[in-house]
Amino acid sequence: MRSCTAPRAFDEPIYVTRPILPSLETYLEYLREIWTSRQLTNAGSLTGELEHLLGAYIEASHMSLFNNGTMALLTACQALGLSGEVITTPFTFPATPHALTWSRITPVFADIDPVTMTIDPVAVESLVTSRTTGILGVHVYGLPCAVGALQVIAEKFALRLVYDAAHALTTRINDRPIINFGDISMLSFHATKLFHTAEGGALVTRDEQLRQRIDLLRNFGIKNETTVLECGINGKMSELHAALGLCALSLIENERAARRKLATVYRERLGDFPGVTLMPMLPNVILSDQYFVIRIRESQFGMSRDALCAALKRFKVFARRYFSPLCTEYPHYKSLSSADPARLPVAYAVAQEVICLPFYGALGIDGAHRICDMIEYVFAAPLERV
Ligand code: T4K
Repeated sequence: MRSCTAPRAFDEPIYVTRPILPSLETYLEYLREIWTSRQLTNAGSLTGELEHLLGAYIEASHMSLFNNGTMALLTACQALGLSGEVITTPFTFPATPHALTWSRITPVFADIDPVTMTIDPVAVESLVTSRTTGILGVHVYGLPCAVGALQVIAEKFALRLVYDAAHALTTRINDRPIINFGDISMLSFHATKLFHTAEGGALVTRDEQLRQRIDLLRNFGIKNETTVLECGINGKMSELHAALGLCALSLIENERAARRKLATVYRERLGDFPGVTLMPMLPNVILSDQYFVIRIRESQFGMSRDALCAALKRFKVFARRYFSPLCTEYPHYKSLSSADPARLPVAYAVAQEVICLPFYGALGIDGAHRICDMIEYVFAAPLERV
């Protein structure tokens, strides 16, 4: 495990992720189609095709494409009539609680599970009040929330159950796609995601009527030329984005296979380091291959997560501390009683430890080995090497 010779830094910056891209010619084929039809947006044929093919690929019951994940989440709040308070996690991207706030809902933050880093059902139940209308869980890094326990709580208190599945497009639990749990799941197809449309997202639901309402809300509530049924919004995906999605869809299986090879390297090389905890492998769960996160316990590793991040930057490796700081540390949420750090001990501890390593097919196995060499090197003499 010890390495004394300084590894060579990468020539180019290595980021936490890079988007899969088709050849320009492939995308141009689609653009030609769009140029011919002049249908740029508003339910064009490519959006329809992507909705159909992607929906089938991820086995979504009903899927509606959106222009980004945040807009999709806002629409989910509206479609389900959420109001008052919604219980959610502080360990997520800002979009999660912001979607609630923009919907005039107060996010109530619950602590997370120490292993899955997803919302803790026991904490959730303890926070239900007469104002609570829903639960918004996040399958963070593609690790599934405790879907069974959360469903029981939702039914017990007649709450709506929404999942932010931005990282969990292909996560499966007991051979069922995670996106089909709860009332609605939100997906993000941002450029940083395994499958992307540059900007994009979706809502998935098992309820056909709810899907119809979502589709209406996504297009201003317009039913037809003379009838506007709902106060909707513009959440539509354009044909240019859908075209990119169709290209990306044909690349996703190769990308997943490449990422799994990287995960194997990280697991084999970093698993035995004292103070390093690998992203958990959970029974009956297939992960989404979205992120590869490790946790650094300073007392055993000999250096903090932040010091490791800084050391890696010197080798041009730009790993990321998703999701630190916690949402409860943002000025907008800090003063909420549920944001009190004393109520969120696990989330605060986890946020100090997480580091997302570069994880994308084009990094290559050699790239992953080089990053492991760098971690080994700084581990051997942490103080000198930061
Ligand atoms: N819920 C959760 C749990 C989420 O994680 C997100 C988004 C959402 C909801 C909201 O979904 P959207 O509304 O975004 O669809 C990025 C993404 O912007 C964001 O979509 C994502 N989560 C979040 C985890 O990551 P940043 O600020 O970290 O991105 P950025 O620009 O620093 O990109 C990271 C690295 O990726 C760069 O260093 C290089 C690489 N990159 C990035 C872009 C944008 C590329 O190679 N090409 C690119 O085009 O937020």
